[in-house]
Amino acid sequence: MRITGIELRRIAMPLVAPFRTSFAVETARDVLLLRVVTPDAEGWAECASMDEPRYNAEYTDGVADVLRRFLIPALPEDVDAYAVGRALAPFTGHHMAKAVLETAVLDAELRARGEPLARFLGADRDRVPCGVSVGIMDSVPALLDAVAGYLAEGYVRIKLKIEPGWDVAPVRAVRERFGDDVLLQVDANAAYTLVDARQLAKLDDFDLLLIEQPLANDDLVQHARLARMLRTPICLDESIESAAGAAAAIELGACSVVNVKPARVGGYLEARRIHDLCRAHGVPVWCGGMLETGIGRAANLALAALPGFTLPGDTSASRRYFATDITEPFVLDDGHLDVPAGPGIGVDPLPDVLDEVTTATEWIAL
Ligand code: OSB
Ligand code: MG
Repeated sequence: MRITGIELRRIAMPLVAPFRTSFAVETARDVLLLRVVTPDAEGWAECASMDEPRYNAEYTDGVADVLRRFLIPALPEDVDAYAVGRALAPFTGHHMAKAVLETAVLDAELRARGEPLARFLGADRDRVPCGVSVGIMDSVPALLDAVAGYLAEGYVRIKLKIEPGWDVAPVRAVRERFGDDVLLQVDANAAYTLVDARQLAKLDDFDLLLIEQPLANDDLVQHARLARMLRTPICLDESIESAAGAAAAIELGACSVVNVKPARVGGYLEARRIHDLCRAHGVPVWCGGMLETGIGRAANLALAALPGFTLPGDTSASRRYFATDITEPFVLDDGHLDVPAGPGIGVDPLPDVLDEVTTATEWIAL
């Protein structure tokens, strides 16, 4: 496949409510979209990076820079998604930048041959159960209202963002109000250290599915130590940047569940390798999210339909994030979202909405 050119497009997407984590408060997403143009088809992908390098080292202006300066110029003339991976391998890091480029190429390739991403990846379902990630709130009553609303909408699993000072009390309050049957988990985004082990062990009383990324991104050994001190399973997000890293984490006992975010690991091909590895080890995986628009969500739903994704993911409906999505909105049905069935990621941006939210475009001819 020959690429004619690549469009970098920035869009401004206000969130329906501020989303507070242990590392930042997001009120809007400044999203980078890629459109890969070939003679046969166009491919779309959404970059998951945030404005600032807090979740991980990447940030959106940096992604755009590395794409135009190094990654796009390194593409071979005859390209497919695997060739993108090989061409970008000499550059270290920058997984989110690599992921958006590989995914846009993969989408163009699959659209050109009429194959849905879900089928290409090996999905065995046409709908997936969905969880929702609930930010840190100003008060426990405000949190309970938010959780009540999400449960009423049908979400099958609740994830509470936690940080020191907002952990046991909100978890206890949610359990007391909504009962022991709610699938419940927490995500610390690396806000704790091993000194907090006693406090984190208090969460063992609440029958959580897992605790996600309690400790620093680069600390597998301490996660393994913590895992031996807790009954609650440890799930890693930020720490897992590749299949090799996932293998190391499993071998060390640093986690017993993995949050797979294709962007964090460099794309859907590496995400599938992590899925395959975890499945072979009996380690459950689930699909994480980065507050994506419909473009990123569509691709994540295809991945979440693979057989090893045995826990509900953070693949929530469009309205959980945006008043108006840039694709036809993803709507929850009995706690599930449909996996797009069309070629490639199976959705297209709505041209009028896209124009409305676009803040900049840049065309790179190849
Ligand atoms: O840690 O999973 C995370 C959002 C942005 C950055 C990191 C994370 C999150 C979420 C929200 O938890 C997931 C979503 O609903 O997209
Ligand atoms: Mg997380």
